[in-house]
Amino acid sequence: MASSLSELVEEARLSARALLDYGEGLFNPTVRLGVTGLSRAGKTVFITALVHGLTRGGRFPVFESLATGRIAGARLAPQPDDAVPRFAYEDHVRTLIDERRWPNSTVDISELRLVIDYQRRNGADRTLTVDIVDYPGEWLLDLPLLNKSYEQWSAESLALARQGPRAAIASEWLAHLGTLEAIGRENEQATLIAARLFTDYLRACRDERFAMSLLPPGRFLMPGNLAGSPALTFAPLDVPVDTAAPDGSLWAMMRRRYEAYKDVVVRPFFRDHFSRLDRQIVLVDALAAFNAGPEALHDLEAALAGILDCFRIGRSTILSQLFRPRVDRILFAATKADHLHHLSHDRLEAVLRRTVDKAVARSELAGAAVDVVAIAAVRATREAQVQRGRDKLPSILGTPAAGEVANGESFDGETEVATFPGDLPTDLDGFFGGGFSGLSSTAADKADFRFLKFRPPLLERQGAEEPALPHIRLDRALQFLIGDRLQ
Ligand SMILES: Nc1nc2c(ncn2[C@@H]2O[C@H](COP(=O)(O)OP(=O)(O)OP(=O)(O)O)[C@@H](O)[C@H]2O)c(=O)[nH]1
Ligand SMILES: [Mg+2]
Repeated sequence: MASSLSELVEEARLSARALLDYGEGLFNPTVRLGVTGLSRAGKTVFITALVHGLTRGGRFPVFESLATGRIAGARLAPQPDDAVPRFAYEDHVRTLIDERRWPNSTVDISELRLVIDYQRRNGADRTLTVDIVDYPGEWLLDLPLLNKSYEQWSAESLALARQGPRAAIASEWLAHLGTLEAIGRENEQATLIAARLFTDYLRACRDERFAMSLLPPGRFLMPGNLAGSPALTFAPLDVPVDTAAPDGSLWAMMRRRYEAYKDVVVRPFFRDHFSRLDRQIVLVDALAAFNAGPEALHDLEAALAGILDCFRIGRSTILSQLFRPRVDRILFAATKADHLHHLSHDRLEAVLRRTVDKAVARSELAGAAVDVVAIAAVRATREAQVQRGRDKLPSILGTPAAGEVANGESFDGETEVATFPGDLPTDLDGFFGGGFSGLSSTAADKADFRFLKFRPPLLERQGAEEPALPHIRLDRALQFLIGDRLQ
């Protein structure tokens, strides 16, 4: 009873919010674009490059409305939500262009409003408002928790932790788990230790060597102002899925806190942000998974399937659907394609497409248009042919970041080098079947892929005007995401 009442209240809140957005949308056509991606996927760089390209007029031949001159201009405007931090666009541009550094890691939600003045195909002048919302992808992977009981989540987390390379990383936490008695009395100290060991395990999974993607609850890794609160102090227990927790037990305490996490963290995010999005781009750093190995690739697959499940959750609230169109376009973008020669871009796209297709088939996601693209929001490399013996190798030229190491050579961050990144395979079955090795199981010089981190490109300023940022297929992404709203 209590839960159905709270669900009703939640529904009422959702629809009130949707009605408000709907009213505003009538006078002021607006697209709310969610930019999602797991940590380090390239969200901040993507938003910066997209806004820079639109406000400055970038080279976007495939973005039809701009290429044909129907966009008169785009400008930043004050954002609609007073409680959400503004995306630090100007700082990020400065860092990228003047300092040739990538922006720092973001840990919170932020927002930016862009207003595009354009001419419709029929000649009428119009304005489209694009609200861009940047948030950590870990938050998105929390949404499936809304449909899971503590016991289900525990069972899934434990099954995952006992597989593949995760088992070794999880050993300390699992050993501690073995000492806990779920139906024994609740115990704060034991819970604190379990939560700490469980968090250590999640953090280790994210390390470059393993590059795992599926790590809920997201706030355990990015606690922000909730650090140390009971809502973040729990961990899975080895308990049956279909039995109730005895009163006063450790199990009941963990369960209560898990439910608090959903109330305090997940539901507000769903209500205030996720349920209001119209379009989504999900950025995926597939190259980090290739670096780490086949397990990371499978983990990425599972995470993408989880993300697609979230869109189903997004559509299942009845009242909010009455007022608001659901997310109707989702673009999955493999980022940092500039690490590969263009001959391999299609293959990168094919790897992502296969992963996504499988997830789409499973999630019965009817109605939303889904596409896949390989992009580089800011292209840090150029291409060249390098003569090696009798062969000419398709190579890329770039400045590896200070401290990057390849073939025993350490780079100083100033020198441009030509590297041969290697080809991605055409045999996808073999690739997904585990036919390559990565950092999780072998030394760096034996791994099949080793994508270096490059500095942003060196760009000349022409007078006061900022230089355009080079990119790969950013225009194709834009065309898919908002092209139809500029007809
Ligand atoms: N070469 C290249 N590197 C990129 C590109 N986009 C992102 N990167 C690299 O990926 C890193 C992460 O990019 P961000 O945009 O900060 O990623 P994010 O998703 O915002 O990361 P968090 O804020 O930590 O969640 C950067 O520091 C760059 O090293 C790109 O287009 N080309
Ligand atoms: Mg960021």
